[in-house]
Amino acid sequence: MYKVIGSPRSRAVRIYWMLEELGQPYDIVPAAPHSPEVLALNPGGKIPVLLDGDAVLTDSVAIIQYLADKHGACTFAAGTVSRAIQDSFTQFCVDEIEGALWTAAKQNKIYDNCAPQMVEISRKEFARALGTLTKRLGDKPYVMGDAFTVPDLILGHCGSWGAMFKFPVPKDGPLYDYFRRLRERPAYLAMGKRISETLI
Ligand SMILES: N[C@@H](CCC(=O)N[C@@H](CS)C(=O)NCC(=O)O)C(=O)O
Repeated sequence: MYKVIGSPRSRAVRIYWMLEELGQPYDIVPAAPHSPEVLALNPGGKIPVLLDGDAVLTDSVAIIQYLADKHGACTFAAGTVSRAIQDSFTQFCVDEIEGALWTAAKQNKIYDNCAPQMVEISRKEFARALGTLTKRLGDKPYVMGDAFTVPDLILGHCGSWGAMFKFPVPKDGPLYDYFRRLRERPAYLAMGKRISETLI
């Protein structure tokens, strides 16, 4: 049984979502960053951490790609052109979209940063990246076409994160439909149910 260490108010939700997509059972340990149980596993104190037997895995993108590869779903095979294109979407999301969100998220006392102009710059970068995503997505249901893959999951998480930050997430049009399609996936809904049970 997989064990996901990390509170639902974090990138740990990406791991829950992927495990729901794969139909794999998992336990959640809703630990906070830098808690003793996290520091014992990840010297940087960051969440999420995945325990797979004796293996301790960190970094959400590496974890979900590992799970997709291991279970042979939500991904194209390594060493194929399709996988290179899929990975470029993953990289694009992490650099351009998550990067903007994470810069804004760190403008607070916990991180000893307080630069409101950085939040504004991040908001603009986020909007610019969504413009690029709109072009790259075109009229496809998912970024790689008909198949839901790893970058869609990361993009779906970042879309919800952006909405929570009141960043400019579209309210209609193809990108709105895309984010809604992701939120309506049975695995996403199952994840939401699991989170509400965890938070009780
Ligand atoms: N690249 C890592 C980033 C993980 C990360 O920064 N997680 C946040 C919570 S979402 C955290 O643990 N923050 C504590 C810190 O930055 O020290 C991943 O994708 O898992």
